[in-house]
Amino acid sequence: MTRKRVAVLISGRGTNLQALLDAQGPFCPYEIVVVVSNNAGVAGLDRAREAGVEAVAIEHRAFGKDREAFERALDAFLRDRNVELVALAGFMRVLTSYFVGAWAGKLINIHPSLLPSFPGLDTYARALASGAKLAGCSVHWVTEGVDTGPIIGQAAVPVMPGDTPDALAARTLEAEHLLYPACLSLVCGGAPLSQGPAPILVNAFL
Ligand code: 4DW
Ligand code: GAR
Repeated sequence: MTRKRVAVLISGRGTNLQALLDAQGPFCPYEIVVVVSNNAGVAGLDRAREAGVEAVAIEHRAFGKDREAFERALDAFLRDRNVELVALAGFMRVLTSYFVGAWAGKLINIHPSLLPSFPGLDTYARALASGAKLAGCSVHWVTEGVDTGPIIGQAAVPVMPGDTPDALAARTLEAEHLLYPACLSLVCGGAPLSQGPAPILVNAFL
């Protein structure tokens, strides 16, 4: 099996990166070939090195306010490594149309809510305040908008009586760690997930 060459972009602790690394095995249709962080010295880079994967910091701060210059450097690096698909995992820089266009159809993200509910930050407190009894996470294609691209898969978690944002975050994170490898595998395996924009529910708990 030829495995898709995947880059994971992170900004911090990298627990989703860890889940993607841990899911690699003989039947896994992806290979994480490099991990890039926009912040140096974060735990996620150590996780990559621990797994024997190249880990690099390309710091956005080095490029001042010029987002596109940062993205050009990132793009050139990924192309040099022959990357075929980019997975954002807690990557906290908004990507401009330059990068999103260059990687259209090859760029995915995980978000800690059941999109289209609660895009942006503070998703757990907002989910609790809404009174919803179901929360969860989504893996989606990245488009120019923030948290708006077509949904690849979602996993639901219950809201419990007396929940706090931290408790809901911890429950959601466990679901993320199941959902992201499932969705990345489906996308890298080809049909049917990569063939259209229709939302497809991945039941990560089966
Ligand atoms: C996301 C959205 C906004 C910010 C950070 C993360 C979610 C995922 C994502 C990352 N990059 C993206 C997406 C996306 O869905 N769509 C696109 N690019 N096009 C955010 O507002 N970040 C700010 C900085 C935060 C920081 O450095 O701490 C920012 O100014 O970029
Ligand atoms: C995860 O909960 C992920 O869904 C969230 O950041 C966390 C990263 O944790 N992403 C977003 O909020 C994107 N809008 P990790 O570094 O431990 O994977």
